[in-house]
Amino acid sequence: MSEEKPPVEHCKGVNGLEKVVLREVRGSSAEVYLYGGHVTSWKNDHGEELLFVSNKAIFKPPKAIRGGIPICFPQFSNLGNLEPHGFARNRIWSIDNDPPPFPTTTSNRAYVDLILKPSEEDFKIWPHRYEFRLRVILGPGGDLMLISRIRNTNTDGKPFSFTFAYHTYFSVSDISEVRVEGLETLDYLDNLQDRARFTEQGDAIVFESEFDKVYLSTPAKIAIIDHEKKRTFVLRKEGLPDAVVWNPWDKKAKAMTDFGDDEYKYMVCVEAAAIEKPITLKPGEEWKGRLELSAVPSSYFSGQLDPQRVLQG
Ligand code: TA6
Repeated sequence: MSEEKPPVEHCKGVNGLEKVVLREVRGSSAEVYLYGGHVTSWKNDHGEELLFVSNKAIFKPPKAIRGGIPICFPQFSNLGNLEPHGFARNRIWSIDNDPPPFPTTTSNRAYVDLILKPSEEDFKIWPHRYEFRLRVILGPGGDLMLISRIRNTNTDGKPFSFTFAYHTYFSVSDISEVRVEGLETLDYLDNLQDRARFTEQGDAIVFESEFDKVYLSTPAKIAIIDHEKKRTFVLRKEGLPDAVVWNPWDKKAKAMTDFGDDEYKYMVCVEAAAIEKPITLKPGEEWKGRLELSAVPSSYFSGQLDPQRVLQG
């Protein structure tokens, strides 16, 4: 009988980077690196990997890990004066041994609390003091939850504003067989057309070429249906009104050194985000952004599971 592994294990990962492994008794697991506060693995109780991480991902600061769930803070995209998608994913986080109590005490055992505070270097490029607490929870049914709490701890009375995204890379069997439900008829900014604003048509999103859109004021639930695997990812979010959908397709894939030329076929990013309206915090104020991911068997293709029902469920 292999010895029972603990629900939370601190160990070394790729290149000796520190990571925390979360395990549930039924066999599901997750991994989060202290580098970037970066979830790099989420497996179901059959040991199947549900997140995409590039085979060419570089697990070495300062390059962000290509895949999993990069944390984009304090900015999303390259429009600000910081590194594209901010610097939180390029920093070493710490274990938070003394988190302030969560309003809802979690009965889950498989969770870890991480914290990021600005270094003096960071303060030079983004002159604000904050505490960014991230709780990663693996639920008893194998669901994965990320709860971010960002507090303004400025002592100079200054508010600050930021944009944010959980830049989640889902593993899919074949991008041409993937549909995203829940974003129909919404307005979006098209990153491939200078962020011009359009309105989505009434059908589910499908993928036939490079796709990079920021959907605005989106519902709390979005479904990503992998037809071939008969699997639906359900993404639930709180405090995150927008959603980014991205696939680089072939040309952009070739241009990324930490991404395989044909890997675009096996991933899709659907990112719970706050982009259109930056979040502003006065000193002492705290923002919370929650993401919950689950993977359900979808008999969608046989018409039994109406994805709309998944969204209402
Ligand atoms: O989320 C979509 C996006 O903003 C794309 O425009 C592309 O830049 C992608 O993120 C990856 O960005 P990264 O900085 O991680 O290479």
